[in-house]
Amino acid sequence: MTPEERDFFRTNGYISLGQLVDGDELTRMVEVFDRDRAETAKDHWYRFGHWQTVNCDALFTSPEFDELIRHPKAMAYLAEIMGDDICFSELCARHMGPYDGELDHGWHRDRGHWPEHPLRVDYMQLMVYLTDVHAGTHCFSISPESVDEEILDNDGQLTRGGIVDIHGPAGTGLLFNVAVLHTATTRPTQAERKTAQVYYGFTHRPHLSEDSLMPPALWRDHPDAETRRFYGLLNGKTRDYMDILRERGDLSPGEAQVTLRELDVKHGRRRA
Ligand SMILES: O=C(O)CCC(=O)C(=O)O
Ligand SMILES: [Fe+2]
Repeated sequence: MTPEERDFFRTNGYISLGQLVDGDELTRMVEVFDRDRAETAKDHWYRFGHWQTVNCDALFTSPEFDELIRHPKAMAYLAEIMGDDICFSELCARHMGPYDGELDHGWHRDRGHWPEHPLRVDYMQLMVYLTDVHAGTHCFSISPESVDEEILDNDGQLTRGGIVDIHGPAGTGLLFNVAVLHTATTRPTQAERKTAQVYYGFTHRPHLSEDSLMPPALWRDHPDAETRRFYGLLNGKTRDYMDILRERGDLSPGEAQVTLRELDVKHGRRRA
């Protein structure tokens, strides 16, 4: 991270990583995304928000997503923003299809700021576009906010900070403080938007959410201690899942997906 980039992050709450993945790596990640959605995990996708379907267990259903989660360039920037106590919190693969309704914004902050952190960061998100995103497609939008500025309500923030629509070719990566006001922008379009959205937190802070199972292959069985640590801040969903494994023994992929669906219902994430 250059001093200019650090300064940009301080004064805007986000930083573009440019073309984070390209070439064969991009082709492979799009294939993984498509296979997950259309074949291996299709029952695992559910409606979310205004116009999305999501699979928040995509790391479990398609372990290849680990490559994006721990992409070396993203991890290098995250290490400068968050230090070495960073851990995995959540991964959702998200899809937005063609749409002919009204332009839609749902401005929100995912979580509050952590005022004791020098950059007011508690949780970060890495957004990776897996399709081209431009003025004619759905996009991610953010209202820039400086760490030196007072935190305002939505209207006040939008008036002060305005709106930046993030555009870029497939493979574009973006990091943002999830406490900064943002939204998916849904617009009339024939184009699909595909994204992988990864959340990171601090190992010594509470876990973020009950959305993603932390696969035991990564935090329990992995040979590398740093990998086990990075994936080791378990959420309630993972603890519940481990209790079920203890009772029932190993689950087939189909049984595992049924079980994860039941846990999403239990945690209020989706309906039965
Ligand atoms: O999908 C998007 O563009 C934004 C989604 C969002 O608000 C989030 O991931 O927290
Ligand atoms: Fe959000």
